[in-house]
Amino acid sequence: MTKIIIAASALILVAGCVESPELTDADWINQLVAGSNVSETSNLNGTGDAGEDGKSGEEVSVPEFWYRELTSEPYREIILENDPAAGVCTVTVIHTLSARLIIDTVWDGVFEPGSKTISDTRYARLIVEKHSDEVSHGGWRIISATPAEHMLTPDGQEVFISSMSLYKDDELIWECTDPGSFYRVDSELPQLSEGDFVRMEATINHLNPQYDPPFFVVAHGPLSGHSRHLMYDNGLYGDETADDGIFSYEWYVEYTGFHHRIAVDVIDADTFADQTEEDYDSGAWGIHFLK
Ligand SMILES: [Ca+2]
Ligand SMILES: [Ca+2]
Ligand SMILES: [Ca+2]
Repeated sequence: MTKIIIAASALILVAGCVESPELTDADWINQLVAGSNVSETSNLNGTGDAGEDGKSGEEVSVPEFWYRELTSEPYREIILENDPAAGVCTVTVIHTLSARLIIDTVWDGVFEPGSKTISDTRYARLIVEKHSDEVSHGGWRIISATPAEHMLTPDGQEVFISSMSLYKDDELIWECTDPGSFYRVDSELPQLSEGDFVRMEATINHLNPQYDPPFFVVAHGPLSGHSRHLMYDNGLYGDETADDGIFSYEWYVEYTGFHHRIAVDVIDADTFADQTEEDYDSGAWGIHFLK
């Protein structure tokens, strides 16, 4: 009888090992971060506003058609910045992507695009903590996160987001002036629900403006109609003051079932000035939102 009990116990142990092998804290954190929406570094795919043909006085206009197309998306690199034995760990997520900008700058009603190579690296940081009441992921939980910052992989980026803010019914609900800032995931991320009346604002820094307008600003996320819209600094459609450097987009939130993040994206006018030169230049910030 004793022998049978021992054998049964051994079997249970073996079965236990197969289902949940001994994972280290580092393994659990990797699994938690890799599977979480909070650590995503949103793609800026999607079609949307083509914009308008050039207005008088403008040297560059929005292309007749444009969109980004992912060509290669390797796994995110997840770097633990300290020994998780402390029960708290800061994590850097690095996501390097290859894509193409499909762009047609000739306003003739005919789709004959060129293509520009995109090499993009997205950075985000998270703080994770181990909690005795957390049942999944070895007790690890994501406590706070920075926005993801999108940068060109080679040098040469000239356009940068310098601030991003969100207002609900004219009341500020979230703002960022430094993409290294951490936001608690339970209480400090923006909350966007279907039907909310929201305004997003952004300011931009251009190191070397060459054209008028010097850049274009684009909102991405749970917008109205489609997931990509131009933002304007023209004093219209929710933009409070024309030409004050604050670009705005105001809308009733839609499609939160599909989107997890909201982003601002700036594209240098040199990128939109032609469809032949390899001069793609853009920067973006994106943040996970609560629903
Ligand atoms: Ca065309
Ligand atoms: Ca403005
Ligand atoms: Ca440029």
